[in-house]
Amino acid sequence: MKSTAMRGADALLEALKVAGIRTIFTLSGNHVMSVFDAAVDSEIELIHVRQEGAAVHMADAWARMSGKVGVVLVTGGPGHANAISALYTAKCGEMPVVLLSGHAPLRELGLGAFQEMSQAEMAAPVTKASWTAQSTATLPKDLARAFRIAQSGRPGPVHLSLPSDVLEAEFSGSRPEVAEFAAEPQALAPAAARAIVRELANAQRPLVIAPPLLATPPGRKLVDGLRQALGVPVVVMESPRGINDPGLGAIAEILAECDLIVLLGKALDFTLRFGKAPAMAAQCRWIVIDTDVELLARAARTQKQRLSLSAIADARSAANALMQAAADGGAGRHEQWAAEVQAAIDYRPWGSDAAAFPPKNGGMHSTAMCLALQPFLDRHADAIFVCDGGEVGQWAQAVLKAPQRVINGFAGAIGSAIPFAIGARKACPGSPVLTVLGDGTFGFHMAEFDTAVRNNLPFVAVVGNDAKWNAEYQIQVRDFGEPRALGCTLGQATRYDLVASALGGHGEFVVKGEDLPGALERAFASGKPACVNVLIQGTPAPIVRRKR
Ligand SMILES: Cc1ncc(C[n+]2csc(CCOP(=O)(O)OP(=O)(O)O)c2C)c(N)n1
Ligand SMILES: [Mg+2]
Repeated sequence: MKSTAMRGADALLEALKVAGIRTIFTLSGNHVMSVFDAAVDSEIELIHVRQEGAAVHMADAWARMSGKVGVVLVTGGPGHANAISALYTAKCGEMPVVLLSGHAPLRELGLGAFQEMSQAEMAAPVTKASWTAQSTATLPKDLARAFRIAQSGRPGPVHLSLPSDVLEAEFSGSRPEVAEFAAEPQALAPAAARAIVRELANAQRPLVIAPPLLATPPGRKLVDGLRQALGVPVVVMESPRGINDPGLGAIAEILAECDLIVLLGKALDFTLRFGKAPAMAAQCRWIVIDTDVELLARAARTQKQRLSLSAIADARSAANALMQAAADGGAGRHEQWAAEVQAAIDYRPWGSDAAAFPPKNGGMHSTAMCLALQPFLDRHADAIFVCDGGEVGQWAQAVLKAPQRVINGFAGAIGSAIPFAIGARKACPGSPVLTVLGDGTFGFHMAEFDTAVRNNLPFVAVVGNDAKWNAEYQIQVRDFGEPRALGCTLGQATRYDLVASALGGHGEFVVKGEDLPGALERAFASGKPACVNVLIQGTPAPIVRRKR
């Protein structure tokens, strides 16, 4: 039976449409069924997943690839709690995600309501803002505010709890304008931009470090423009391995030599060894641009007189202001230094000959496995490479060159790869999506093969199957010795490929390396969500250094 009055739930979807949203990643539940009902009469599509955390990861990857805000709708209490951990990945990845969680009705709070929980408090540490809607009349305004906060400054997730009585009551409030949803830029003052351009020009070995939000497709374009305009190297950091990110080759050697580092919205934290020697030159000076005044204060405290300038601005606005200032004159040329930096980033000790990495103990070497995937990425200029953590993930990030990359980022949380692949495919329906993940990681969200099948969102997941949680096994061997390695083994040659086919996807099991290229082709040609399950040796992740 269709309700005639406009409810809070209808007003919410109407507001989402004003914000340009046509897709919501969701898992149903009592508290949000009015929103499902409202969706029947809207043009908004619901992608119904199998676990709430997966919905957050999908929205996160969708946001990375679409440039819009990813929207998630889950139920209250345990549904909300399931979504929480995945918000941390979006927060560290600096992605605008709005989590809408159903909530016990306001009129029952404090009376022992079904699934009553302190939801806003739970989400607070992993979001930029987190609150509970208090009235139907202001619901669309709450949503606009959530969108604005998610996109402004350093973007990130925002949580809004939706009490069921607020959703179900009749709406008669005001409707926000499109502009109210948009980001509020924080510009870099022209004088500061000029001063930074001058300092860069005067430095011998300067480097600009950009944050994860600039690892998106438009972000990479901005970074390229900035590199050109400033005539200095600009590097995007997004890996929890920080200066040891194998995807950045021998960058650690460069960082140790810089005399000026400009942090363009990149936090000075563990990824940069807190800015300390010997990872950084003892005399290296810093310029810090950030929207977070606490980060500016922290840099001033830790770097003291080595902090030569700090400014409040968001990374995108600051990049544009720096390009403008450089165009007005004063940018230096650091061609030789830029070439040195690029050579370090491109450096890989292993070359491209897979024969140098023969199989052992019945499994491929991770390098050989990844080298066999590269030709596919080379043939597809629009391919998206998605990668998760673990040792095999580090190999894939080090070896594979892809037009677009989505990784789990500074959060260092494993498990996002499969939902990331689905979210990326939803945002880019024509692009082939290749994901590489470990056998341990595969277990977190393998049920999402079902979501991908139901929604016709094909991708290929290559599972490096070493029958281990190898990253942790390697720590045990290194720190405690092999005889004390405990509890980090997984089933031998487990058939993860059969999981994919059981759920309606396509499965390939690769025991011999020479069978991998054919299996990969068949997996993509199937047009289905596919798992290529490859037996590998379980090699420690690479740390790239050149012999000097
Ligand atoms: C959510 C979460 N849980 C646990 C960890 C710790 N962790 C990091 S890598 C890893 C092992 C991953 O195993 P697998 O996916 O098989 O990759 P492998 O290291 O074996 O190549 C674990 C347990 C983490 N980073 N994130
Ligand atoms: Mg493993």
